[in-house]
Parts: sequence; structure tokens; C-alpha cells
Amino acid sequence: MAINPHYQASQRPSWDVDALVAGMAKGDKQALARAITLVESHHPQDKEDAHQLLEQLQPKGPTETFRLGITGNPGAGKSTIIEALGQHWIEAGHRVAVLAIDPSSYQSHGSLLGDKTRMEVLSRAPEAFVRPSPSAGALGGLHTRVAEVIAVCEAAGFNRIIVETVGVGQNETAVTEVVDFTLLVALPGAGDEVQGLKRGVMEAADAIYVNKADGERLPMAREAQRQLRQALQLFHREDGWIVPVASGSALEPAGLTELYDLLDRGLRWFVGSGMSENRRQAQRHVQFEQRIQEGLRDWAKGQERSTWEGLEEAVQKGTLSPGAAALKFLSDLSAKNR
Ligand SMILES: Nc1nc2c(ncn2[C@@H]2O[C@H](COP(=O)(O)OP(=O)(O)OP(=O)(O)O)[C@@H](O)[C@H]2O)c(=O)[nH]1
Ligand SMILES: [Mg+2]
Repeated sequence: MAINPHYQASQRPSWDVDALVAGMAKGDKQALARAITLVESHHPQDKEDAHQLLEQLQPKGPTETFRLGITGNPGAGKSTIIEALGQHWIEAGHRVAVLAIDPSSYQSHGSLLGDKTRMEVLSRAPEAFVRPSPSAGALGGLHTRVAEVIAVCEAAGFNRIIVETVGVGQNETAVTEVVDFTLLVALPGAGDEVQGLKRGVMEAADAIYVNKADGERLPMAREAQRQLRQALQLFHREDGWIVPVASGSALEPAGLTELYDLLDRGLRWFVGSGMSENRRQAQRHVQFEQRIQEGLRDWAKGQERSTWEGLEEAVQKGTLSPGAAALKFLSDLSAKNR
């Protein structure tokens, strides 16, 4: 076939995937940051490059990594804890990547910077990589590519991955879909701490840390710890893991030792019992189905774009029900592809 003489390359430059992979192999954090940008991109033209990149980075066998999710109310002390925990892990010989998913980033860009500065020491450590990521929207929900971003970080040699999510909207439980273990950071309150936490968050947590157990909040923190332990007895866990509730102050290094021990214990138990691998298998399955759904939707829309848009408008105006519109679209599509 002759080459079309009128062909013009798209204006959007394509990515040099080989250079990104080579850069990452050398430990170049800028290459890693660019690789993440590519994987997070929703631009249709980046899809193929992102796919190539993930293919090249796909591990040849099982990877020995630990993915920790940290959730909790705004200001609970998640970033302060990560700043200390990250350094603790680095001292133990690990390489730590932190993905801070920020639901407010859509409303105010300043908050991203806030998160970064709060992990100042960690951000500068050669063995760490701190990356603020936007969430799917202001109401929360993880960015749809977090699992891939984790994979990219692991391919770059980071074996401890921490995902920080603010416990609002769907974030708090969505994070469990991409991590091995979820830590909930709770705050001592005025007697209503247990009611203040939604059932879903409590059920999703594999460990709870009542933070800010210092100064005049110390008695309240002990009380919150007691109440949480009691409340947790109401939930039945099939895996037999007893959710530990620790308490301390992230501002005092000694106050975090209990948390470090608890995470080590959790890691050993989850890996040793095969729970981690079970979770990862289930997560990969969900991700596979999600990608199929996305792919089918994009393909279908591409096939019948004007029909799609017409029906979309009718649904928005309320002249057609969503169900009827979807049915009409699908029957048109199947007639076309028969
Ligand atoms: N007194 C006290 N203050 C703390 C403790 N941990 C964190 N803080 C302070 O609480 C504030 C919020 O801490 P962050 O670590 O940014 O909290 P966060 O949960 O990451 O907050 P968002 O990311 O905004 O949701 C900061 O001013 C911290 O210095 C603690 O154990 N005791
Ligand atoms: Mg934070």
C-alpha cells in the first residue's frame, strides 16, 4: 500500500516509551514521574503508549512489595504519619513511594502543594518518591489508574507503596481495591468518635490508629481506642484477622513505634496466610472487568458517535429514560455490527 502523501502526523508528540523505561531502570525520578503522567492520561492518543509502557514494565514473576492504604478524615495526621513511617522504612532498607490522592485538588490547586510540603523530608530522600495525584472528582473516588500507577512505581524499584486518601466520598473504601492493607487514622473526639466513623470505613480497615494522643487529648484518645475496640467486635471477619487499634502521637517518634510494629505484624500475617495474594487476585479480576467495560464503551461510542450524542441529549433533557436510550443505542449498534 502506498503511503498517503497528505498524511500529517498528529500535533501531539508521542511518548518515547523506551527512553522512559531506560530512565526508570537507572533510577531517574523524572522518568518515573513522566511515566506516571502517561499512565494517568485520559487522552485517547496516549492510550497505546501507556499500554506499551505497562507491557514493558510488567513483572516477570511475583513481586515482593507491600501496598499500604492510609485513610482518615481531613487533618487526622495521615501525611505526618507517612513522613515518619516512610523514613522508618527507608532506614530498614526499603524504597518508599507515596501516592497522595487529593479530592480537593479539583477545587483548589494549592492543596497539592500543601501535601507535598508536609512530607518535606521524605520528598527529598533519594529512596523515596512522593506523588500527589488528583482523584476522579471533587466528591472522591480514586483516580481510575491508581492500580497502574502502583505497578509503575513497583517497576521502578519501590517495594513499599503508600496510598494516602482523605476519607470522604468513596475514597475511603475505594482505596481497599488497590492495596494489600488499609490503615484508618482516627481522631479522638468528644465521646462520639465511634458514631463519627461510618460503618463502611470501619469495615474496610485492617488496622486503626487513634492519632493526636497528646496533651489534653490523651484521655480522649484512650477512650476512643477503647470504644473502637468494642465497636469492632460487632463485625465478623471471614479471614480471622483481629483488627488492632493502636493509639499515639505522630509528633512524638516513640508514639509511632506501636504503629510500626502493628504494620509489620499485619504484613507478616497477610503475606503468610496468603490473604495478600487473594486480595491481589480479586483486585486484578476487578481491574480486568473495569478495563473491558471502559474499552467496550469507548469502542461503542466511536462506532455510533452521533447516535450516542443524540440519545445522551434526550436523556439529559428527560425526554427519554436512561434505560430506553441505552437499549435503543445497543440495538442500533448490534444491527450495524450484524
Ligand atoms: N497535636 C498533634 N498534631 C498532629 C499530630 N499529627 C498531625 N498533627 C497536626 O495536624 C495537622 C494535620 O496533619 P496532616 O498530617 O497534614 O493531616 P492529613 O490527615 O494528612 O490531612 P489532609 O491530607 O489534609 O487530609 C498538622 O498541623 C499536623 O502537624 C499529632 O499526633 N498530634
Ligand atoms: Mg495529607
